[in-house]
Amino acid sequence: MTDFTQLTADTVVLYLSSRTALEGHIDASSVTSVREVGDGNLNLVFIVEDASGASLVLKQSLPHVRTDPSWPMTRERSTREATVLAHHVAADAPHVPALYDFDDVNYILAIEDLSDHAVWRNELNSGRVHAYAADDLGQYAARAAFSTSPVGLSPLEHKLLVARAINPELCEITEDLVFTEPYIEHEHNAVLPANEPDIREIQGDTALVREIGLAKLRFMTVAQSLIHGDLHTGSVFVRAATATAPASVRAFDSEFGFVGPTGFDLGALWANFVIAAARAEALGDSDRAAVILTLPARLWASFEFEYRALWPSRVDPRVWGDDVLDELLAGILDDAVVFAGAKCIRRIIGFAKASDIETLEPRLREGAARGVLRAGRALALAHASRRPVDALSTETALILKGA
Ligand code: SR1
Ligand code: MG
Repeated sequence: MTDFTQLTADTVVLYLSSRTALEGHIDASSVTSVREVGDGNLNLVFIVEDASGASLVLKQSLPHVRTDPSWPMTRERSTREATVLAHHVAADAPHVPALYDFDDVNYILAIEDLSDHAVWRNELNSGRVHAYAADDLGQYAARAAFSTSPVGLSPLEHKLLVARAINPELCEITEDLVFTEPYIEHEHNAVLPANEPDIREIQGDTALVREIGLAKLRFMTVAQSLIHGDLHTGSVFVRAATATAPASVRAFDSEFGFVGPTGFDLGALWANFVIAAARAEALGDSDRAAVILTLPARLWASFEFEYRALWPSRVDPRVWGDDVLDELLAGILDDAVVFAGAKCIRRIIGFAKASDIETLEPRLREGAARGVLRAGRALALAHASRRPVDALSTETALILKGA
């Protein structure tokens, strides 16, 4: 019997023929190509095609970080991703890949092949903004948030979901990489020598470290809704509208998901918009940076619109009136602001950097990195200020220009 504990291009066909759940999605007897395309930090990813043109993706977790085999990591993350994806398909199928199969013995997900889409970060890096994607992702975040929180589920269902989606190991990575390591001396931290003083500025800012510490506690304790958990622009596929097909936006790679603070996903996207804008500004394209900096407000407006539209169907209107909705949304935005700040800072100082900045030549990278750090700090310190999103982005634009 073939061992599928670590798939290779040679074992994929045999694997497909062993999975009855995949009949109808791919013809294992006529596979024409198998390509390993994983380029993230963690997993093996194969795209498989058959003679009829049907295709799918197999994603398998390794027992360690792909980019650092000495760093062990639970394979149960595949199970968590399958749980999140199944719930998000139910909440908003148009904005996630279809889930065809999950093999909990070999930790393999079979999902929709979205090769006709492009990774949003790569598109942004190439100067193509796809601004419509922020609207779609606001809708996705709202639908996922509403339907997996106590406003959309019975109290019993919500608590069962909290238990089913628990993701301690991957949450710990976020707690370390996003909320802790950038603020201490740590072997994961690395910047250009010219940015060393910028790190000291961040680590020496006691008001900032306090906000980050409080945000970390919220990340660890708020069980609001089933979030994606790692919703940066590298976790989003985009496909612009053509004469024959509508635009399409899909959030993928939800292995960091758990029932946590709703604002975390919004903050992650927001930070990556700041990072993309910093790249555009560094390359001298202020107009494009300005367009990118309209995305946080578009994301939030779309989230708020969709959430308000869903509110009449809340489970328990007896004490959850419209004033509660206003406060709930304000709290989610408060969280998004500080999480955006934390996510900006981690991508510059800590492990797992952003190609938007890393692929700039050092002369430009230095200023872009400084801009992202300062913009991130301003966002984190704006937590609970209840300033409008576009005012915060105006401030971000000024910071990026001055850095
Ligand atoms: C070891 S995993 C490093 C990072 O990659 C993922 O995309 C998450 O952001 C995580 O923090
Ligand atoms: Mg990922």
